[in-house]
Amino acid sequence: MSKIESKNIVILTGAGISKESGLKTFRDPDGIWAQHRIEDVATPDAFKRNPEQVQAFYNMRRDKLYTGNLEPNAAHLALAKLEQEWPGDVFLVTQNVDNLHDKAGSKNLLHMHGELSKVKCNACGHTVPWEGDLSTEDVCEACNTPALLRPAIVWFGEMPLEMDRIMAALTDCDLFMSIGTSGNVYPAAGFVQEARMNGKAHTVELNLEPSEGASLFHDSRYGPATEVVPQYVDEILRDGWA
Ligand code: BJW
Repeated sequence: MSKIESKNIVILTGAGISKESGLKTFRDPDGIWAQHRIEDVATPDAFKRNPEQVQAFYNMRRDKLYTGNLEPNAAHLALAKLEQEWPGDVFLVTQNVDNLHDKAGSKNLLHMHGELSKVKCNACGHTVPWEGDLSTEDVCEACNTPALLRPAIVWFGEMPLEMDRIMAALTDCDLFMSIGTSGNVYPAAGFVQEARMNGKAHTVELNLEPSEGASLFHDSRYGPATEVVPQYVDEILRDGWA
């Protein structure tokens, strides 16, 4: 490809990009799912059965977001720079519920699995920013229903957000980058195949190690996100991709 053409880029990020900012991944040996069972904290049934336990899990993680001195790292910053400097569209789809891409300055950003910094009413859908702890006593400001406010997080069995917008972008992208995700969770794990089906997309995986779907990508760079992401961003801003 010639240098800096106006081509469209879609980027998918996962927990690995935030690891070097001090957040745990899910499936690494020291990850979140090594300490908590998915069926206890990350399903609609868990919330029905034991809302206090689910609230406590997300209160702990929300507290870390606001009091843990978390800052975006060189990989988050490189993606914000890519969006600013690339002449075509750069659409960043993150599975992460943290706010590090936002803090880094990415604007065309979608949190497909929701956000820790918001809560949603299970009765009317009203969603509001939320910084402190959430309890089963809290009442929705829109419909006044008690006990139904929940973290604005997409749990297993629920539909990720704005799938139509994501699928449209994959259908039209020229470069698909997957960063710091293990490729275990669908539909995100299938985005590389969606991009490839458009017949023009170059696909690249940037991760600490090969993911579940590593063989589906045209190209790959393995190493810590803070190293491989800034290097790859500089490379495509200078030379485009093969
Ligand atoms: C580094 C690094 C460093 C480390 N630098 N890299 C059977 C078959 C197929 C599908 C299903 C099935 N049964 C059920 C399903 C569907 C289900 C699913 O996929 N289940 C699988 C487990 C099989 N999916 C769903 O239910 C989703 N909804 C859905 O499918 O709706 C129906 C639908 C139909 C049609 C179209 C569309 C939709 C919802 C999924 C919700 C996921 N929610 C979670 C938790 C909530 C958020 C929270 O609490 O924080 O989201 S699960 C968890 O996994 C979280 C993450 O976003 C998600 C992905 O994890 P991620 O980011 O990949 O993290 P890890 O830990 O897995 O990987 C980290 C990677 O980083 C590793 O590779 C490391 O090596 C690397 N790394 N350090 C670079 N320094």
